[in-house]
Amino acid sequence: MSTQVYEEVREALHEGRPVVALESTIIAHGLPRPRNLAVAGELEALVRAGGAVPATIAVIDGVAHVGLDERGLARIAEDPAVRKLGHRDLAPALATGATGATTVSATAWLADAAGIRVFATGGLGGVHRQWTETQDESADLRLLSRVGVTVVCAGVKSILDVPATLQRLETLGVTVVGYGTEHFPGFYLASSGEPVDWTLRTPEDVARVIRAQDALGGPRGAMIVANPVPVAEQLDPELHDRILAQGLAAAKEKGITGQAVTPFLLEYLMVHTDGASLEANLAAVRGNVDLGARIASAYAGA
Ligand code: PSU
Ligand code: MN
Repeated sequence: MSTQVYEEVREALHEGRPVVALESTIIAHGLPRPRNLAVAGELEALVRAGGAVPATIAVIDGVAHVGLDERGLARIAEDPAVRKLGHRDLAPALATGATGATTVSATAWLADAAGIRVFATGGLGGVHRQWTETQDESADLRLLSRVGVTVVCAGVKSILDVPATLQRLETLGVTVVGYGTEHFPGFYLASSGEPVDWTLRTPEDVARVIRAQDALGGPRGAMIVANPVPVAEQLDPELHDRILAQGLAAAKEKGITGQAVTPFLLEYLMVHTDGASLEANLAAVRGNVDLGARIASAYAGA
């Protein structure tokens, strides 16, 4: 079999103990080296501090790993040849022996197949601005309509068209709840300004919804738990809007398309905010990973 579930993760799942899946694209393509490796370790430690077992997911030399050891984490963080794999890329990557970091779509797919119910990340992919011209929409959205995973995130990346993304999630039947907020978060910003229909306030509340999904049966689909970055740690909204507008113009001018768009814009923001966007991004991810561990623990404690 070309999927390998790390022993500690396998035992935890077998015994019904909490496990939190973590993606690797944010490590390989979303954060600068060498900070990315430190963050990978820090996120795993946060999951443990929250009482759960971390399972960072990636493909290494044609094997899908659910849970990585230190060598695996270092490979993903340090090897410049690591590809970016959406779920449609998994089969070719396995068959050709490729090495790649998994996006939200590929991570959620592999987590679901391994029986992991909670996944924490930064911000989801979604419908890009200028969608009517480029048709650029992340595969994250559709995949989330097909897996029974709870995804803790700070909304969708603010480089996207947020209202259009929320509309698509509604069409796809993906449950969206705000965590402690009536507004959908804005990734680097605590709020995108868009309302959410449901607000939950504790990990136990979220666990109850997962159990209700279990009891309902029927078509599977993810639940997005949208957890805002604390206001004190958000990016200055005025700076965000100004630099993002510049970044979008630069991407267009340089003809950046496809998989390269998201990493380009994240890096553009980082460079042109003197690292402030990186700090907000990390604050959001840390908060999500911590909450993911507490949700997984609450659900396992049923
Ligand atoms: N969130 C971050 N940094 C990232 C990403 C999300 O804080 O790098 C990644 C995720 O892996 C997500 C991907 O699935 O960006 C979306 O890329 P695209 O828009 O090309 O589908
Ligand atoms: Mn895309």
